Amino acid sequence: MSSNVKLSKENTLGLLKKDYQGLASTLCKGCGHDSVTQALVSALYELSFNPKDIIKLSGIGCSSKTTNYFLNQSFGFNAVHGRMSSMATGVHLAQPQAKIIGVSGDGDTASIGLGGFLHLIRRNVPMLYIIENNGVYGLTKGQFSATSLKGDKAKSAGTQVFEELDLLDISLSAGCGFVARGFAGNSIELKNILKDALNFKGTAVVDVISPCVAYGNIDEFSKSYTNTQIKNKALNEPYKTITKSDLHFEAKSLEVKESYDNTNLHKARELLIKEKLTKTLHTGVIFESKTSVPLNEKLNLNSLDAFSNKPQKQKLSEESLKKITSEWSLF
Ligand SMILES: Cc1ncc(C[n+]2csc(CCOP(=O)(O)OP(=O)(O)O)c2C)c(N)n1
Ligand code: SF4
Ligand SMILES: [Mg+2]
Repeated sequence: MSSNVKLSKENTLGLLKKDYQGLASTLCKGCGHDSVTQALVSALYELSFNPKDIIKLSGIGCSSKTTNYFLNQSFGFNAVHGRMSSMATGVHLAQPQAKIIGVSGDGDTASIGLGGFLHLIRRNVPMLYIIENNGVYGLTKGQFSATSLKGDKAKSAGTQVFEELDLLDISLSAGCGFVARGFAGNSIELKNILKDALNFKGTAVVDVISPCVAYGNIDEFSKSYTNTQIKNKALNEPYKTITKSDLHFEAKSLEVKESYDNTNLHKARELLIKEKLTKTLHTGVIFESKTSVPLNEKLNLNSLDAFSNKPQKQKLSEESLKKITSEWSLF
C-alpha cells in the first residue's frame, strides 16, 4: 500500500516533484515570482521533463533570481541585465537539442533587453521565455518599468506619465508563434499555460502578471493582486479554474471562449488592442501558430543529443592552452 502511494507520486520518468525544485527562495514573502516558480515546477514534473536536458537562463532582477528556485539538477546561467536573449541564442546554437527555459523581468525585457528580445523572436529560438511582469524594477526599489500603465501610481515611484509597452503585442509584431498571459494569483491556469508553452516548437512568450508586494501592490497600481483579479478574463475554457475570488468574471470568460480562436492572428491582435482601450486583461493562450519553424530547423542544425559534447572532447591540449594564454598575456 505504502509503495503504491509512493509510486503514484512519481512521474513517468520515475521522478518526484521535489526533483524539480531548487533552492529556498530569498524573495519577499508573497512575491508573485514565487508562485510562478511553483507553477513551473508542477508543469515540468507533470510533463516528465528530464531536468538534465534543460538549461535555465535569466538576466538581472528579482525575477531573474527565480532560476535558482527550480530544477536544482539543471545547468543554468545568470546573464547580465537585459542579455538573456543573446545568451539563449548562443546556447541554442551550441546545444540545439537542449530545452531552454528563460525567466526575465519586465525591466530586463522591455527596456535594456528589448532589442535582443525582438531578434530572439524573429529568429524563433525555441525556448520558454517567461516574463515575470510586475510593472516595476523590484530589485532596485520600485521604479516604474515600461510596462506600467500611464496613470499608475506605485509606492516609491510617484505617477507614471509615459505610455506603456505591451510585450505581447510587441511579440506578435516580431512574429512570435506562441503568446500567452498568466497571473501569479491563478496557479492552476498558469501551470496549464506553461505546459502548453513548454510543448511549443519555437519561442513561447508567457507574460505573467506577478505582483511586487513591496512596491506595486496598492490599489492605484494596475499590476496589484486586486486589480489583476478584477480586470482579468480567462480566455481558454480548459484553463478556467473558478475559485471564490474569480466568480465575478466567470460569465465573461464563457462569453469570450465561444468567440475566441487562438490560432487566428488577427483576432489575437484585435484582442490586445481592445485590452489597451478598455484597460482589461485576458489570461490564457492568446495566439498559437500551427506552422512555427524553430531556428534549428531553419538552419538545419545537426541533431546533437543534449550535452553529447562531453567536456573531455572539448578539452584543450596543454600546448593549445599555452598558445592562447600567451596571445592574451599583457607581459
Ligand atoms: C547594465 C545594468 N543596468 C542597470 C542595472 C540595475 N538593475 C538591476 S535589476 C534592474 C531592474 C529589474 O527589474 P525587472 O527586470 O522588472 O525585475 P524585478 O526586480 O522587478 O523582478 C536594474 C535596472 C544592472 N544590474 N545592470
Ligand atoms: S521587491 Fe518586489 S519583486 Fe522583488 S522580491 Fe520583493 S516583492 Fe518580489
Ligand atoms: Mg519587474
